Amino acid sequence: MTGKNKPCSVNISEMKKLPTDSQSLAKDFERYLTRHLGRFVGCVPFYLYEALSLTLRDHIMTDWRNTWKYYDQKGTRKAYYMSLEFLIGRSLGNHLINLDIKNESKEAMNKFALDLEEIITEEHDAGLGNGGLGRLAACFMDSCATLNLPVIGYGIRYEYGMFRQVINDGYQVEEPDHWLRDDNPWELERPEYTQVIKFGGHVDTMTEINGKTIYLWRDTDDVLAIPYDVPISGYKNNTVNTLRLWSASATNVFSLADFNAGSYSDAVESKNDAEHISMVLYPNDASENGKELRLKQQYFLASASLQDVMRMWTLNEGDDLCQFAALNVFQMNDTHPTIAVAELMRLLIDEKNMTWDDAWWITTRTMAYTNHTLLPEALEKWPVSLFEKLLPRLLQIIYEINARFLKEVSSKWPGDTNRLVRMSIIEEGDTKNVRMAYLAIVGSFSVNGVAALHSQLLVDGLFKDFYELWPEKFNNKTNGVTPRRWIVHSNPLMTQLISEKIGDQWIHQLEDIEKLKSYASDADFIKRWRNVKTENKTRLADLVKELCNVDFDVSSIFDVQVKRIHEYKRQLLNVLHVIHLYNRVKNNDTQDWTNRCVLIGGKAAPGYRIAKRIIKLINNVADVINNDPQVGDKLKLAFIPNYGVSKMEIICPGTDLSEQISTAGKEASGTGNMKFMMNGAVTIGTYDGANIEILDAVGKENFFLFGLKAEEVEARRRHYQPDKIIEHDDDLKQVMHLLSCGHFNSFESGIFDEIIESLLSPDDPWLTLADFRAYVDAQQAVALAYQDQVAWDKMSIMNTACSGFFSTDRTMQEYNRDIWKLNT
Ligand code: 26Q
Repeated sequence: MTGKNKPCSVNISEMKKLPTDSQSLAKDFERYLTRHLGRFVGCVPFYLYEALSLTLRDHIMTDWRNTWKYYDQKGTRKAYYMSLEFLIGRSLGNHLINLDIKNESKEAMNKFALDLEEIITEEHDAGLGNGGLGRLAACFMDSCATLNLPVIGYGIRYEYGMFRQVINDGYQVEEPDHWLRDDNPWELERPEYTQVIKFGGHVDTMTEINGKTIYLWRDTDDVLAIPYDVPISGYKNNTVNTLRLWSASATNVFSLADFNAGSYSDAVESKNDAEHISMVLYPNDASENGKELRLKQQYFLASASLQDVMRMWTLNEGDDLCQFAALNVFQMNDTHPTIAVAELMRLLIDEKNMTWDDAWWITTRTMAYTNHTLLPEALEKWPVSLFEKLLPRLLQIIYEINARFLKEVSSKWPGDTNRLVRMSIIEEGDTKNVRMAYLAIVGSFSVNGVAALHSQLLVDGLFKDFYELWPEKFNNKTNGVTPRRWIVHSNPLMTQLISEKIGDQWIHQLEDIEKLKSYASDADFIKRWRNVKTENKTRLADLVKELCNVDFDVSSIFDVQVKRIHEYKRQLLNVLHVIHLYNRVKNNDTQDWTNRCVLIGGKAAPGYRIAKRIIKLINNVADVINNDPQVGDKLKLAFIPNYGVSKMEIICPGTDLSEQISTAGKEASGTGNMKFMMNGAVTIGTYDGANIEILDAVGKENFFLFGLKAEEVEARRRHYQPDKIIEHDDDLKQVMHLLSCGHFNSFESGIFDEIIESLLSPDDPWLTLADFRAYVDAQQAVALAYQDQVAWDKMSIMNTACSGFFSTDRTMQEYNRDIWKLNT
């Protein structure tokens, strides 16, 4: 690998490496457990996890310090990944792999008769994200460290992460996730780098003697941003990058004035207000418009991070900012942190005394924006009135950016007022809004989508006007996932088998996994591949038994759909198919039957009524099917509660069939699809998002494609008649009958009416019934294919072998080649 060991090659006051033999690890572990934590081996197991993590942390510290020293050298260009979400999951297991001391640690634990794997599962998931976008940020961090890229992640240290989902009588109930209640050994508080963030107040304008106007943002309510650093280790390369998470704190313990005036509760309240900013992650994976606290979070992150970069700049490079754009680049993860465009302008103009033109030159050469959605309703907008109240100086700057931008538009298209209205950063109307995506596009030099189709649809649709103005800004960066977590950590048996055949270079060079293709017809290899799959299915079946009390038989096909619950992802289509299979059993229509275990999991946004009702439907259908003796092992359905990163680590290795069935043109990319593929699952999917690239890579003989294409979906909308579809499809008629006659809700009359209505509506945006026949037919092809076990196993091997493109190492190399241009 290029640049391997680079950070350590710098001659600084080197911290000495600690010994990593099992004896030394055991000694350190025991010391942490007894002398630091005051516990002993028979204690609550969380402390065993903590003691081992502290032991490991000592090793990480050496490399972490060295990496910082290297990045702090004058002239080092750096990228900053700004994201409201980093869905990291657990860290211990991952660091053990990256530091290459898993075997030694296992041995060390054995000396105390402790099981390493059990200790690893004691860690709370860091659930600081909703789903795909947040997990992508975590995979990116892993790959950047592995590639020795100087990339710093900036995020928020939410006190409460993604809610814990409990299923109560089939309904989702949300419980708070207080993940920081016990110690977190993976963070290092850095109060010395605290930043002050302003809110509210007003702007005074003054003209200096030289005629220059200056803007004074005054009488603000300030909040402190305290950074907590999380180490991100690279794979066996001594690099440790940093994820810096900001925590909000009141400027004073509480206001003495209020306190002395006898208003104790007011004083405590304002302290609370400040600390609420980093209290909780918003659990919506589509924008929740207008919430003041969310806008505060966004500005809090943007301002703290940019000020921190300025601080480091002054420290490493001095006061002159003329090289700033040459040495810094900010990647904004969706529109969530894009207030950074205006904030950088503010810092450069108001704090660094720069002219507008110089500041704009820097801003538009350092900002880059990634879009993650095609749903127009999910594009972020904020009321101008809210900006006026919370961020008055930033609103002024946004107005000025917009005025200059619209001038450029009208000089290119004179007289085209419609275009001006369409493209304006400010949406006019009863309530004026700031369109964050437009601010991001105008302020950035790069705008990218996350899969080939998605990037194409962006320039053809959502951002067409902007593409006509600046075609050179737009590009595609197809997502990926990190093979360290999603193969090596999650699937040790498969890792072992692959490495035995092709060596272990594939772990940081996933293109190499292609070499597996030559084993796809090797009878002995196929047998061993099958055995590994069966072991992984057993592990998954045990989890399903434990959490759902449903028996999954490993000889059945394991058919899995796990992701956020959303209408466009069409969990409903999956349920309709399950009901169809159930109906076939009841009708004794079971020749050529393949036993099937269907697993569905995912969280619904707490305010998303239909999504929550879909969860209830899945659970009710599961109850009927699983308790019908006539069905037996032919068909099982389970809803796995509280789906998240750690669950996926067990789910994806044990899956045969990966469900990727979104309405074409709606799923920007998908990344679960890639995790399943890497672990040898075969996909049943629509022509959508990265499914298309998966299909290209693996070939149509190893993929079950069905359904309308994106352009067909749009054409179909105009004459979509679900009632006609039902009329002409006997299977669907029977499924709809079972649904509407109350077969799955005998004592809960009417609870699925809204779902049924949405399916029957000619305006159903997701065209679920339009794809029903194609889906059922594709599922029948799957069932038949699964009966030829060897042929299926070949497909499985081919899926893993063709997954090389979907490593985030490749994705990060592309970001670096086209956008960041960091030295490697
Ligand atoms: C915005 C404003 C207020 C509150 C919440 C939000 C918000 C939060 C999270 C909006 C969107 C999200 C998350 C979106 C997301 O996860 N998108 C997914 O991103 C993946 C990575 O690119 C893609 O693979 C998925 O296709 C896409 O749905």
